[in-house]
Amino acid sequence: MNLATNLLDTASNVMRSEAAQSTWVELAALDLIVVTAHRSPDGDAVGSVLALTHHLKEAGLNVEAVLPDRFPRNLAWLPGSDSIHFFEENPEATGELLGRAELIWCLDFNGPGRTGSMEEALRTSPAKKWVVDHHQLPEDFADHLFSDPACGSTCELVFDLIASWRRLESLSQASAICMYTGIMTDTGSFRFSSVSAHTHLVLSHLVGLGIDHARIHEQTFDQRSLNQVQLEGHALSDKLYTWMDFGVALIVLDLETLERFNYQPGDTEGVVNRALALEGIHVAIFAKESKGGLFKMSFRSTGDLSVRDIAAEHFEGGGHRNAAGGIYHGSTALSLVSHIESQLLHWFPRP
Ligand SMILES: [Mn+2]
Repeated sequence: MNLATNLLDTASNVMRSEAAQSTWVELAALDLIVVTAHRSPDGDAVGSVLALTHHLKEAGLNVEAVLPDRFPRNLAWLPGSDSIHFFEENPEATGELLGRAELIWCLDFNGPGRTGSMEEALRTSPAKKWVVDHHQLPEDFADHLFSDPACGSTCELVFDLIASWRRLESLSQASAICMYTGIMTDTGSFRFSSVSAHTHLVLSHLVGLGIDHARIHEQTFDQRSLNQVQLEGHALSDKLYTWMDFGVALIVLDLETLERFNYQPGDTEGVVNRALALEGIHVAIFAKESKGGLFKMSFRSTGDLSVRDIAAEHFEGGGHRNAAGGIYHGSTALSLVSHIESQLLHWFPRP
């Protein structure tokens, strides 16, 4: 059995298209290619940007990796992360790069608005935009749109793209490490329902290249600061509200609490999943005050209950069925607790 062919047989349909395959030959003629992702980049965003950047650079192309803003500390070990340009830290030079690019790969986001203050520079750049993404309802802003909301991560789609180019033999360890990390973080370490037999074939191929997968888990998840662990402990013991009749849990952290534990970006990553892991809880909500009176929210659910709809209709947000985000305007953490409590009957069917 030819493994490379078999991998492509089970790949996402969007990457088995003529359009995906033919992007490879177009790349050779370009003088400058930029690869970018969404604001507040997570493991899948950073992983996919670096994986594709590595692969194209190794093929001799002129490529720059750009992100709207910085990634969490636990991703700093990723190979190539020190070569990323951050738009918010240097808008002029990075904006110039976006303006000069002939092609911008837009990874892991479904609309220019997801790039924050970089949106204008992205929209006005004359570059072609090619999107690889797995979020619902992509906006119509791309010259090529490779979108598959059924796929668990953008990194898996980038792997499929490289497979469609028939270039898996050239996949480097650096690129493989970045892809493995993105698949791992976007699938809750390979446990979400979006994980497929194909996902495991992809992982098998990556591990087969000799990458140290145990070390990837360790570097990503087991390098937490004391403040971070203690903030999580405090959140679970003092800031957790549950409504067991409805299967709903809520954690709210205000600015004062965050400051007390010297909060750094990424420190509360995964706290929402601790609430979801409670027996009898099917919806977990995490809210963190980001500036006075503005709370950023994360929603998680299990099964058929869609938190995307709740986030979209009531919290100016959106996302996936079982994982969504939004915002809440309110003067105190307790006002959000009361708000959720008053809406339980309307939003959540009793399990
Ligand atoms: Mn993603």
